[in-house]
Amino acid sequence: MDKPKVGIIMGSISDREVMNKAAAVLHELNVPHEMVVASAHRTPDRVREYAASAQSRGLEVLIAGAGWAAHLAGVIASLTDVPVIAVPIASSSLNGLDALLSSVQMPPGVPVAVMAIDGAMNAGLFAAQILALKYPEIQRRLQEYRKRQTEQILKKVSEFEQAG
Ligand code: RP5
Repeated sequence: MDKPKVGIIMGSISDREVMNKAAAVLHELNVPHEMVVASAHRTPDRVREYAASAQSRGLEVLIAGAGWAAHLAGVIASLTDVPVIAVPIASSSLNGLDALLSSVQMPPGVPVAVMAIDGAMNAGLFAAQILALKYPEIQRRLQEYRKRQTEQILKKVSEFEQAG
């Protein structure tokens, strides 16, 4: 595989089940990516090193997934010019509402794009869309992906309507 263009960072190994969905769709679209675990509050030096070196390592989009009072995406965004997509994870007793609000309520000046709670698949798609502005082959694969998606839905709808 080529050098990773998308970095997927998660606050804990326990976030992997959700964040694997970002990796899966990037894999399907043949977008080179990598996954790392780094916590803004438990391993801050690791987060700093990863974010600060992201651009020079060739990463063009970062996806940050974290639960509870999630500050991972914002911290990463403060350390790099690479666009950051946040995935709030439903790992707390508040079912991700805490992570959603912590991610989406970034104060003015350092933005992050925020997906739905546990919306890692869309994070992967959104990362690919950003890259598609620069790489025509990713744009083409995204268009094929959407076409397949529409065809699959129409097939299911048709089966449903015929059965009814
Ligand atoms: C957050 O705390 C992580 O992103 C994870 O969603 C949550 C729980 O982490 P663990 O206690 O399972 O490591 O920082």
